[in-house]
Amino acid sequence: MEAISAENLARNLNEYLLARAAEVNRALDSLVPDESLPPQTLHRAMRYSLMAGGKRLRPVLVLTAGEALGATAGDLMPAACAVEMIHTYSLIHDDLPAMDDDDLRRGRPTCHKAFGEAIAILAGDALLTQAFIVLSSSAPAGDQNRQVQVIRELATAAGTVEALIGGQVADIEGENRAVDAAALEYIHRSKTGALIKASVVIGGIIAGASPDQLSVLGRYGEKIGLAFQVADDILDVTSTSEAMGKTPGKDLAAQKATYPAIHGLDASRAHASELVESAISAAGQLGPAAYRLQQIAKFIIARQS
Ligand code: GRG
Repeated sequence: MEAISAENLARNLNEYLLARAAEVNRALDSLVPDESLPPQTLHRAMRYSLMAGGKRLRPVLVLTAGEALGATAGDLMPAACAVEMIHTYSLIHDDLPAMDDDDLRRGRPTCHKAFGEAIAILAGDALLTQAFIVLSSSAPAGDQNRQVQVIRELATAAGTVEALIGGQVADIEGENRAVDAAALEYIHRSKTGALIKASVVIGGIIAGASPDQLSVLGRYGEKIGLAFQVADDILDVTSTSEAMGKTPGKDLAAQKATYPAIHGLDASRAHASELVESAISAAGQLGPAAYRLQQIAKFIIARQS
């Protein structure tokens, strides 16, 4: 059999990610209110940030994890879109002057730069709310028990305890202070890791995964979630705004604790690789159908944006 080169594998994954992102974009378009509906400005702002591109990594993880365990894209898509809505809300709020104060996101002016602060705050609130409207509107595979589990999983990941909002608070409170390695890992696992892990686990819940399978998915999700943020810290030092579509060097300027700042670039790269290897080995326990999850784990640290 002809060996598949690393280059072909990368091209193959790239095509997969682009195709899945396009599916997600079509579904998102149908799941947020149209701009012609009042309040038009708010709906325009929601769509401006949501439809601005982005890798769609989290929704693709919902789809890929769920399909690896036998769920259909149709059953997975509403939850995949709900995760992306919450992710986008967090980006809009993170960019506000009261938080990270950024001008550029997904290659265009941030929501508050385009629509003003009040509308940006409300667009974020509205995307968070819309996520739960979507999740509560249909039960995946007609199973209300799974539906409630998905809602709980996503709400918990977006919440305060070792989750999105809690991690953001710790991040803000850590600015200009000495943050040690353990505190930094807590911030990364909460602010970034929780939603990525939840994306993977939600795919499993919708597929009706067994408790063992869910714990394997959770381990995979935890490892790639942390690796994703370590890679983001590295890109903040090494990338350009053209490549990233946001302002690099911000962490350094804000004197934020990051992996490179605490551990150095080489050790950070090595740690990210170890995390990805553990994720690949965890996904291996799910059998050959999990090969896309393994490829995505590699992409997490190979990406340039
Ligand atoms: C405001 C509650 C609240 C939380 C904000 C997401 C977040 C927490 C802050 C954004 C700042 C940041 C760098 C967070 C780390 C997570 C991260 C790298 C987000 C960007 O995710 P990507 O790269 O973005 O997946 P795209 O645009 O591709 O979706």
